Amino acid sequence: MNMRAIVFCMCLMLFALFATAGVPTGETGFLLSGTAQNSQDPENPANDVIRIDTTPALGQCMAPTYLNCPVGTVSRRLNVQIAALDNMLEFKSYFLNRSCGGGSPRMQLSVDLNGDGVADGNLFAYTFPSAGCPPNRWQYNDMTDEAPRWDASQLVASGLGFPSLTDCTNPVVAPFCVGGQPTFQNSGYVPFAVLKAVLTALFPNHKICSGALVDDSGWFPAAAGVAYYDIISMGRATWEDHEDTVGRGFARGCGMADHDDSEVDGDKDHDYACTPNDQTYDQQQHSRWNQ
Ligand SMILES: [Ca+2]
Ligand SMILES: [Ca+2]
Ligand SMILES: [Ca+2]
Ligand SMILES: [Ca+2]
Repeated sequence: MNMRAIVFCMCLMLFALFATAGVPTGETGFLLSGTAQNSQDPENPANDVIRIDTTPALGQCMAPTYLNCPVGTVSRRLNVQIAALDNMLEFKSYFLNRSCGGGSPRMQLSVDLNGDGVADGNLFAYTFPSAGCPPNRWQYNDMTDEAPRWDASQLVASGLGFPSLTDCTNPVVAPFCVGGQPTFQNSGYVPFAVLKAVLTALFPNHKICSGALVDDSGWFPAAAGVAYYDIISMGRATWEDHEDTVGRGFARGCGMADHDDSEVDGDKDHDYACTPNDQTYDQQQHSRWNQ
């Protein structure tokens, strides 16, 4: 090999090195499951969006795409600690001749509390206030703002020492209380800042395995039907056009293989696993929404 060829090769290697280094870490794409699919903004066909229909078509919920299941999710692997998600969990929603409710839509984080590579439960963030959503207009949802929208009940129930977030006698929760009372409570739901403080202080080895936007409350009449979603930020990636959809299935993270699109029997919170949490979740949603 002559000198010019060697220099050329070295340039190529350097280029490859810098090209690789230019891809930000943690930027994995988004997976769609159930009835979630690439679509267009109903008001502007130039805008790519995701469409979810929570109304099942009988007998059509089947392989290979499960496109008529009465649930849709948009998920990606995260593998970060909670503090790395501050200001990075948000989405826009548009409800076509329908509203919201019944726990949908929500952002759902799969959490490994003790860092053993096994998820211990989900955190749920709901749109707020929960008095329904206006139809046929885009609205923006910031899940790490000051509103009490986060439900940590599955982590409390995990038996791994996650405290009640409305217990003002707990020294980690106390800074968020005034006069011994929580200032933030909404049916036991709390703002993101409380979760961030508790997870960071009490579970230094925790991991947020994956995140998902879930719309699955077709059983609640006001939330049944078609919704559109766009500008979905989960950590260091944002879904804004069809290129951000990298496949079908459900992202798991924490070293677990992504799940495919197939339904899991008894999976009520739609994290593609059936655990004792599912029955509890289902009962709580139905009693909260009185259906
Ligand atoms: Ca674990
Ligand atoms: Ca993007
Ligand atoms: Ca878009
Ligand atoms: Ca489940």
